[in-house]
Amino acid sequence: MNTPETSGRRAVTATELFDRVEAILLKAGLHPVQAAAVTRVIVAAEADDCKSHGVYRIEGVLRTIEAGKVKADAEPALMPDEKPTIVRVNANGGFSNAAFELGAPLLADRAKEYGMAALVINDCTHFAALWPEIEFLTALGVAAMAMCPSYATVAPAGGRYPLLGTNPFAFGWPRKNGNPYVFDFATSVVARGEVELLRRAGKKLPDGWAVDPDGQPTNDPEAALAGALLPFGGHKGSAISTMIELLAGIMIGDLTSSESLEQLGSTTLSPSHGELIIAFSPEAFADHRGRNPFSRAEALFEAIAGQGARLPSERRFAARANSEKHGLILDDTEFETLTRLEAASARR
Ligand code: NDP
Ligand code: PYC
Repeated sequence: MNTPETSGRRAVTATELFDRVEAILLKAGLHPVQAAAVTRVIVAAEADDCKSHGVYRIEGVLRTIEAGKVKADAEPALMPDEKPTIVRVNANGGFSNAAFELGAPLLADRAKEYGMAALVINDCTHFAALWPEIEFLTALGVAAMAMCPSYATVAPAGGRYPLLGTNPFAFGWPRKNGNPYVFDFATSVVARGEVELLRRAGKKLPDGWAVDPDGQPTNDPEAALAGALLPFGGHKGSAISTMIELLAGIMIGDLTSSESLEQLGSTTLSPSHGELIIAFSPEAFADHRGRNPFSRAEALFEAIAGQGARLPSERRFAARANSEKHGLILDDTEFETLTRLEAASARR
């Protein structure tokens, strides 16, 4: 694993990185509630070595603010309670992260009270990984899933042109001891951010990730970004991605990925749409069956690991432990990005 100060890499503390990123976002005019929430997910991504949603995303956030495609001064608002199991937060055109932080504690309370509940976030701009949200909820003792559309950059299985988003889907199960069980993935073969990082590194894409603007298979990241990514698992990923368009777009009265791209007019800015998070109380579901859902889940996880398979998020948790010990490791490009953005903020 990385160690601090090895060639091309530098260690920063989480607090230092938080302060530096937050200062850049505040200087760009982001409301303090939004700046803090956005910074938390960027720092968490760096701590967990999820580079496609870490420091690399700051410039996209700034571009989106400068283009006026996110309401920088917005504060999220809890909407009136029409149904107790549907918590609604309107992000009021701001980033999704502060809206999630506002609604999530109530979501967990309602899930514990009623067995399950949903958090609907409307009118948000979204760029982040979903696992920080899932881990927030598992820490409160509920199982949870989260999903959202994105903008149209993925061709449906059997199709050739962008229609679906990279539509992330995440799930978490709370564990009494240790880290929760969490997975979080794009429903495309990979997140678009990964393709962008490969483009910057001058590397080729593996076969089967993408098609070019003519719908022909490509290994060139540039052509893939201009064309379309493919869904993971062929028709299966395509169907899950379509489900996300339906539930977290159409059902919650918000934008689909193609509507979002049409409204945004660019894939270089963060897209606007909604998000759906559903939380479950395992105890409430298992209650009348007299079987402990947590000990049974542990047996399942042990059986998976017993075959030599790793649980999802284990890489992240190992990276987090490393960051806690040695600091968060930024490469030269990330360090230069931070310094350059700070200098630009100072000139504002
Ligand atoms: P990956 O394919 O890298 O990882 C997906 C999940 O699978 C992770 O939970 C990962 O855990 C786990 N995993 C990976 N390899 C294995 C393995 N060998 N065995 C068991 N589990 C494994 O992620 P993606 O590229 O699909 O997505 C990256 C991020 O992008 C996500 O956080 C997602 O939320 C975000 N995203 C956000 C979008 C948005 O619109 N906001 C759009 C699309 C994606 P681990 O991390 O430990 O490797
Ligand atoms: O990495 O695919 C992605 C992505 C799109 C929007 C935010 N992340």
